[in-house]
Amino acid sequence: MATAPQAIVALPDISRAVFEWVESVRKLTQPSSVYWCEGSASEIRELTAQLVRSGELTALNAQQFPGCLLARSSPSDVARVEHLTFVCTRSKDDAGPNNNWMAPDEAHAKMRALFSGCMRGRTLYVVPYCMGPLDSPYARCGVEITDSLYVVLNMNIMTRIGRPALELIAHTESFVKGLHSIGELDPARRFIVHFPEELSIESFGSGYGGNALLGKKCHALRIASYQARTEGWLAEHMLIVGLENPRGETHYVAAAFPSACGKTNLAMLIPPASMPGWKVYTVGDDIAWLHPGSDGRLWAINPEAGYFGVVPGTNPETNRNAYEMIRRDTLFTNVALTADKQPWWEGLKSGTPVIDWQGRPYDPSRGPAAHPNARFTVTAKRNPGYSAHTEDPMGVPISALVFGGRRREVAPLVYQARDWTHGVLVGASVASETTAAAVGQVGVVRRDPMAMQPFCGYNFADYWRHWLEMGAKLRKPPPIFHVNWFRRDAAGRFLWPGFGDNLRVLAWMLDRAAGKAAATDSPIGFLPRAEDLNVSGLSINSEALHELLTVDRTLWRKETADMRQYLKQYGERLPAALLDQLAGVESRLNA
Ligand code: SAT
Ligand code: MN
Repeated sequence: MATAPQAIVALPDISRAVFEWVESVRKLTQPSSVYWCEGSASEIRELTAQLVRSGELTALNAQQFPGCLLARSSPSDVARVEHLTFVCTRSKDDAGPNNNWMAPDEAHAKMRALFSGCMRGRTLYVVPYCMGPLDSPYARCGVEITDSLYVVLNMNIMTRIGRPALELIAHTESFVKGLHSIGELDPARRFIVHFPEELSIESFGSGYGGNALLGKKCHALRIASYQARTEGWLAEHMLIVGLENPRGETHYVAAAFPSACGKTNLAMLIPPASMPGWKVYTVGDDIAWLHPGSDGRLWAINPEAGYFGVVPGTNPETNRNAYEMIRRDTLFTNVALTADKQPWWEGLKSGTPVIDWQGRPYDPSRGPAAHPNARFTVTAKRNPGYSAHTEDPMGVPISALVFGGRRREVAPLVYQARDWTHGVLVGASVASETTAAAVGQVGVVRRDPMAMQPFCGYNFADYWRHWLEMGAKLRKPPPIFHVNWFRRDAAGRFLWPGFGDNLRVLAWMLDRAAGKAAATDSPIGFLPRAEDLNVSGLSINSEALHELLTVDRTLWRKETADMRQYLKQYGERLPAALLDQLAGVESRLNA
């Protein structure tokens, strides 16, 4: 029986609102052509081939790394630029001391001048995208306009792009507007500005990840955190991991760590051989959107569809699954090359670099072969530990929340907050050594509350109040923990092996959540005793373990004084409950 031919609506005709916005941007930026991304596999193949032909992408060794490509960024465009990132709310106080602020009118004028005519001779790509599973009530859409094909290819891996997203936008009549141009890649003409009240983002002058893939930090954290406050949910810089114990029960943990502190590795953890029967499933490696469920628990979806992970350090010992994952269909940025065009990076433990990340003959006197913030972009589905529940529209229930930082001292291996309210203080107290993920000095300790310092789209004081209110709404709030995998001894050696062995700490947390594990009550929270952790098969001496699980009162008195000083800048807006919690810790430390 013959069927009627299906009428396919042309992309620009799907949503009037998107079309009108694209038209206004076209008039402003004056591209030579406009291309709407459909999102099909054949389209992506064609766009990729274009970039290989133009030399912007290099195809890697097809035997060893099939489907893999290398992109080299401009050498002055290799990381996020927090000093050039702005939140432009009408009231400066709404952005808070945690953000750079510019008045919206001033920001619009500044960006208009930059974008004016900036796409002459270039193609304007329209990339409709969806953050979260297309059929999830929690998914949110956006449209990124960009003149970078590299950005289009990354967005295709990191989000769900194309026609289905545009159809969803037409249906819900709401989307985040993200306007991006690489401009001249001039650091002096580079700004990443957010208008949370207008649900829009404008980014100029950078092609790098967090500055340019607008669905990621700009939308899924800065804009989404702002929306989440008014709508009663949380947008967090958290991985989501499923842990199946030897009894076959799976629990999900969401954990916040600053950039380049091991979120991807924790999300893809390989259980140590001495913990047979455990299985680990990844739901997300960077961002979690958390909603209170009708059952009183907290539920999480991963708004992303891929990983934009740090390459250096990845090898079969540190993260076998990541190592396997990035051997196929992966877009590498700023890695080095071997003589036979295999990607190479510091910590790989095999192969020899001959071309560095800038495309020059490798010369060790000029620094590392791969950039320390070299990245892989790969679909989450290539992860051997990909959780089948990643696509569940309602997400997964969270049994424990974890905060952590990278600190050589002070913070013990793990401790548990006394309750949700104390947990909010614990999250707010996160401090971490800076990494190569952002431009600036590396290795200096800074406050990074909830690992959201670079990503919270509004005043932290209001954000902590929102966290406190969320806890009050949850009938079964998950327990909150703090971890530090990065403690060092006096000689600078790591005290804890990390990686797969972190499962020992996670297992204790899940037992705590189930009311099954013991702990000691310390001034800062509940700590496991050495005998409460499963250390069978682990070579760690008892002094190291003791040091990892000890609270040094002198250091902690300094820490709480520093925290009090930090919180002061939030003034009247700071929730009193946080100061009460801090006073509680201080008095227990002095008891
Ligand atoms: O550059 S990204 O923001 O995408 C990665 C990171 O810094 O976490
Ligand atoms: Mn991140």
